[in-house]
Amino acid sequence: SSENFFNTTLLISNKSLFPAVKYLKKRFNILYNDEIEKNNVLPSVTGLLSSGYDLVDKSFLDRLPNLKVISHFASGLDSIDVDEVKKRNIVVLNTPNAVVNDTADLAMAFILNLSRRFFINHRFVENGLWRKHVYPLSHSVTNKCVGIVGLGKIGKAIAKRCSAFNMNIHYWGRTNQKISNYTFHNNLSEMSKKVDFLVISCAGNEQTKGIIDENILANLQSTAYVINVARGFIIKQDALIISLQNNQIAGAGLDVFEDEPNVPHVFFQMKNVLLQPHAGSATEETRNIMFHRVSKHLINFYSTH
Ligand code: 8YV
Repeated sequence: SSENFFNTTLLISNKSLFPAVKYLKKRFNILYNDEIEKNNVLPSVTGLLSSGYDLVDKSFLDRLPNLKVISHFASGLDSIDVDEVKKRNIVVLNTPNAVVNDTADLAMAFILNLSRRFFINHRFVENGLWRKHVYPLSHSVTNKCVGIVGLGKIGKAIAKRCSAFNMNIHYWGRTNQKISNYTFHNNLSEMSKKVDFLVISCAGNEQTKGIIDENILANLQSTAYVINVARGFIIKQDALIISLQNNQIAGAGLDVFEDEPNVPHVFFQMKNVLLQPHAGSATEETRNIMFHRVSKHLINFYSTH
């Protein structure tokens, strides 16, 4: 429909969300948070478009006393104080389905790149070392064991990809989902002892904060890789750095970090660590779907409220 809501004011929380404005400006009154004095209270705003970069905490919500709906450009809700939002009866809508395949692809890319030494071999060719030196052999993924931490939508999509590569699927999570050929573990330490790739794909929240700690890392085999496409704070980053420095694990593939966009420089010197700028869902196709969907969520909300 082409329904208009010009009495309704939406706040766009940051620049990365501007592509969604093309769907919204024909219908809503729009305010841009970047153009507003930091502490200004905005009583006119009833809808917020936010992304994972924004901290929607109590003090932010206090600036929006009449907020009714948050349309969040992400699957994860960890940047939002959900208890506070509930108290205020604010509806939160997010985009959990949109990010699944691309994020799982990134996890699979880490698995293949790390085990087949893509970047190390790339430099080997680039530096003209081929035939001058014998290069170390890489490792196959076939028959290797992946341990997925959190078998939700993304975890399942990772498992599907790993199955196609003839890997053995193990997972840890709150519930045994009784999926044939997938081995459930209720003990994360026990699972860690067995796996060649520990892949983090669970939601980031109080329950999962720091669960990949020094003990879990110590249980991993020295040939194992840690891959994180979820949230940085699920791994104790300092503990990960120490286990990499001590060669207690073979390497890591990291899309997310404890304090984004700050990435510890020690990672840059490690040839066995691949880094990405929180790019799991960052494809044109998926981001376009997300921009469209977050806009649609707002239009649908105001059509029915
Ligand atoms: C976003 C994400 O890039 O969906 C998520 O939870 O982490 C990513 O899709 C990020 O939240 C920025 O908005």
